[in-house]
Amino acid sequence: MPNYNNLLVEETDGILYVTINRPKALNALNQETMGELEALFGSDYASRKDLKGVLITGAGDRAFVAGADIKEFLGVAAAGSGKEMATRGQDVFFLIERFHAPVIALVNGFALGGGCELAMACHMRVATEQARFGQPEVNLGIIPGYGGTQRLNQLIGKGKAIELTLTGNMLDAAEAHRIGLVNYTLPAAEARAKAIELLQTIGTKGPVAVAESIKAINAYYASSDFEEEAAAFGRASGTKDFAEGAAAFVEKRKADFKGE
Ligand code: CO8
Repeated sequence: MPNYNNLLVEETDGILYVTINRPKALNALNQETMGELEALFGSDYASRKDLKGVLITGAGDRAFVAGADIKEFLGVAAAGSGKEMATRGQDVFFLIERFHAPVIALVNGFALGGGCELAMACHMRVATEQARFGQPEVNLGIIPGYGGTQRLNQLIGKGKAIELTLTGNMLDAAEAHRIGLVNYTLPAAEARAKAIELLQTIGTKGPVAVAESIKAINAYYASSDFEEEAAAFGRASGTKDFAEGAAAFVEKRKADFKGE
C-alpha cells in the first residue's frame, strides 16, 4: 500500500477506507493532500477492478473537511495562480466523480468550502447528526472553485444553491437531508454502518454494470461549466477583497470588504 502523509488508507473486505488526516487544521485540503487524493484515485487504485468501493471521512470528531487550506492558498492567490489551482482541484475531484467503483463521503462534522465540494464529488453522502455543510467562500471574498457552483445546482437546485453560495450560511445535517444534499443523516455509529452497507450491497452487483451506471449518470451533467467556475475563481482570488477576507480569517475578525 502506498504511503501518504495526510491520508490514512486501509482496505478491508474489498472496501477502501480513506481518512483525511489533518485534524489540527480541521482536515483542510492543502496541496499535498490534493496530490495524495490524485495519486489514490488517479493511479494507485484506478485499476483495481475488485474494489467494492471507497469510504472517505475526516479524522477527529469535529470536521469532515473545513475547506481548502486558506493559509496556504493566500500565497497562491498573491502569485496570481488562483485559476490554475482551481482547475487542478477540479481535476482531482473529477477522478473521484468518475471513479469506476462507488465513493461514499461519510460526513462526520464540518464540510465547508472545498470540503462540501469534496463530499459532492463523491457518488453518495451519508451524514452524522453533527455534520454541517456550507460554501462560506463569500465570507473570504472568493467563490467555490472545486466544482461547488456546478454540483450544488445538480444536487439541490438553483434557488437553494444560490442562497447557500451568496449567504455562506451553514446547513445542519437534518436540513441537508431534507433538501437532498445527503442521502442519509444518522447518529455517528449508524451512519458509518449505513455507508458500509451501501458499499457491500453494491459490491454484490456486476462491476461492469456499476462502472457503466456511474459513467452514464455523469454523462447527463457533461454540459456543466467548470471552466467558467475556475475563471471566476481566478478573478475573485486576485482581488483586494480576498486579501482582506483571508487576513480577517487568520486574525479571527470580521472582514471589511470594499468591492475591489
Ligand atoms: N484552512 C486552514 N486552516 C483552517 C481552516 C481552513 N479552511 N479551517 C479551520 N482551520 C484551522 C483554524 O485556523 C484553526 O487553526 P489554529 O488553531 O492554528 O488557529 C483550527 O483549524 C481550528 O479552527 P477554529 O479555531 O477556527 O475552530 P472554530 O471551532 O472556532 O471554527 C470553523 C470552526 C467554523 C469550521 C472555522 O474554522 C472556519 O470557518 N473555517 C474556515 C471555513 C472556510 O471558510 N472554508 C472555505 C475555505 S475556501 C475554500 O474551500 C475554497 C475552495 C476552492 C479553492 C480553490 C483553490 C484553492
